[in-house]
Order: sequence, then structure tokens, then C-alpha cells
Amino acid sequence: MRVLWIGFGQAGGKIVNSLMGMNRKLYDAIAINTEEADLDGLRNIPETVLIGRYALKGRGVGANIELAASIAEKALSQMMDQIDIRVRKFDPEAFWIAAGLGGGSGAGGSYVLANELNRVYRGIPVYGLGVVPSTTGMPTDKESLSLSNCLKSFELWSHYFNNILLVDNQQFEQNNVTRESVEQMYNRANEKLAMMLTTLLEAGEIRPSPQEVFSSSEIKATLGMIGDISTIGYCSETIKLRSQPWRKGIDPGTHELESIIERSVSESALTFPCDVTGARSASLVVHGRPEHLYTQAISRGRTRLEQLASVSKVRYGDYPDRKTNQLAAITLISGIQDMSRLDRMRTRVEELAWEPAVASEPYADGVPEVSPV
Ligand SMILES: Nc1nc2c(ncn2[C@@H]2O[C@H](COP(=O)(O)OP(=O)(O)OP(=O)(O)O)[C@@H](O)[C@H]2O)c(=O)[nH]1
Ligand SMILES: [Mg+2]
Repeated sequence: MRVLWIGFGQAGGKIVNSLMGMNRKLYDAIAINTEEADLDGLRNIPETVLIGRYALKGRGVGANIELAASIAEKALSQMMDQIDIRVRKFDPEAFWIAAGLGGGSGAGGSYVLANELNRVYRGIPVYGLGVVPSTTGMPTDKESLSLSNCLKSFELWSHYFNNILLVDNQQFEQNNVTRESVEQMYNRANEKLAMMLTTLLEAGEIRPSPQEVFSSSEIKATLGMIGDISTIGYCSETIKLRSQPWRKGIDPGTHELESIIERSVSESALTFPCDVTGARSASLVVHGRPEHLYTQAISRGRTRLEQLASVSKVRYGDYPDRKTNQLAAITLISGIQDMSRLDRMRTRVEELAWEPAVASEPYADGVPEVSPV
């Protein structure tokens, strides 16, 4: 599917930069920010737009969603002019705006832009990719701001996008890797996410066409037009190559493939953790060497996904690839119902709102008696 990616804010820009690094033929991209420095270094993105230059002098909105939305409102024609040039050249089948929900520029600017894109380009869906912040190791004031921004912007976004793909940074944290910096963790998350999405979006484009083609219309049908929330699951195994017998890997049979498909929707494999039961729709792509795409295993795997997500039919596409050393299942689940991760976040914000009050009350056990001198 030809996607015009729009990276809004720092997280959005970096994610879109990673996506462009995966497939420059299938994608086009633009990065938008209120902070000039964050637009530098996005080497794969052909166009960048600095908004609010006069009000902010290129120094950003500092996590203020309302300010970001009002700056974006005023900069609509500046952004739309650049987008229009790219639409004419590239003829996208979808817009997809990526941004961190916990910040300011991307969280507040994206939904304003989505609204305008929907108004101007009626036939082209506008999808969102929202990054849910991880707050491990954050001081509590920053944690509180990040979480409440996320809840606030998610609520705003849900009125303006045809679908919102949620990506939770917490899912990419590795408990066993202690020496990884936050920056390194973000980069790893961006690369993995870009790989997952690109496998899904380019499966229908490979030539010669595979047995079962996963077309753009099927992706669009899975995502829908009514603001559903989606998550992507990914599970892969390295396969043992005859040419490299010393390397570790599996010799996959039908049972292994079935298990890979099933594990792709386990909570830890999803970009946004949830119970997938009660979803509205789902699609599966199996990526691997042609000889490993066992029809029977795929059919049983699909049936299993239909049971797990309680959807009537899982759409499917093959992604045969003679060069890969992996066998992987990528599952897109849309219209998810379980938002308990966000409910926990709400509880945490309430908890944090109480903490400073308790801390600033020095006489929690009552005012001590002070005898007059
Ligand atoms: N996955 C991922 N998440 C990121 C990355 N950079 C930042 N984030 C997350 O996104 C949230 C929002 O941060 P930014 O994208 O920096 O915010 P912004 O949109 O630039 O907004 P302001 O800087 O506040 O104007 C952060 O709290 C992080 O949780 C990244 O490269 N990858
Ligand atoms: Mg920023």
C-alpha cells in the first residue's frame, strides 16, 4: 500500500525516518515539528516543515498540547501546501500520521492536521500511529505530565482518525538489558516497528504475485473508517539454513508455523498490549521462504486467530521471500476493545495527583502542640 507518512514531533519524525529506510518505493514522507533541531538528521525524509517559527523561534512547545494545536491550526496552509505537492507526485492510498502521544507538538498538532486532511482529500483515509509513553525511571512530575498528555491526546485523536494504531514503548523495554540507554531503546523500537509495518504493507506489492495476495483494499478493510483502535503482533523464528549448519535455528514444519501464528497475538508480542478478544477485524501475513509457507498450517493458524480474536474471518496474504532466514507471522488486529492499559494509566495519574499534596503536608498526623515560650 502506498502510504504518505507524516512524522509529527520528535518521536513521529524518527519513526517515519525508520519507515522510509525500509522501502523508499512504497512510501513517501514529510516531517513536521515546532522544534528546529529535531528536524535535522532525518536523512530519509525528503521534506521537513518547521511550524510556529515566529511564535516559538524554532524552540518547540514544551509538551503543551493546547499550544501545539493552536500553532498547527495557524500553520495549516503551510503544512497542506507541502503535502499537496507530494500527493500530486506520489498519489498515496493512505495518509498515516505518526506521533508520540505523551509529548506536545505531535500529540496536539496531529489531530488538527488529520481533520484538515480528511476535509480536503475525501477519498484517502487518514490513519494515526500513536506512541504510548513508557515512564520507567522518570521523575514523578515528568511521569504525570507524560501520562496525562497521553490520555488527553488519545481522547482528542479518537475523533479525527479513521484508525489509530497504538504502539506502547513499554512493550519494547527489555528487562535483561540494563545498559541500554533510553535513546537506544527508542531506536530499537522504531526499527522493529518499521520492519513489522513494512512487512505488512509491502506483502501485496511483491512481484511475481504470491498465491494469496494481501492487497491495499484488504488492509483498508481491516483498518476500517470509524476510528477503530488497532495493534500489530509479530512473532518470528530463525530457520536453520543448509548452507550454514553451524548457526542456531529451527527446521520448521507445519506445527512450528501454526505455533508462530498463534504466538503473534500473545500480549507480549503486540505493539499495544491487550486481550484481543472481541476485536472487529484481523489480518495475517506470513513471511518466509516459499517452501515454509505451508497451506494447511496457515489455514489452521487462521482458524485459531479467528477463535482468539472472535472475528468471523481473518484476511490473509503470503509474503514469500527466498532470501530471508526467518519464518514470521505479522497480525493486524483492529477494533480492539480492551483498553485496560489506559485505565491503569488513569489510575496512576490520579495517584500522582495526590502524592505532592501528602508530601507538602508536614503535619499529616495532626499539628504538634507547641508550648508558648
Ligand atoms: N518509540 C519512540 N518513542 C519516542 C521517541 N522519541 C520520543 N518518544 C516518546 O514520545 C513521547 C513524546 O515525545 P516527543 O515526540 O519528543 O514530543 P514532541 O511531539 O516532539 O513534543 P514536544 O517536544 O513536547 O513539543 C516521549 O515521551 C516518548 O515516550 C522515539 O524515537 N521512538
Ligand atoms: Mg519535541
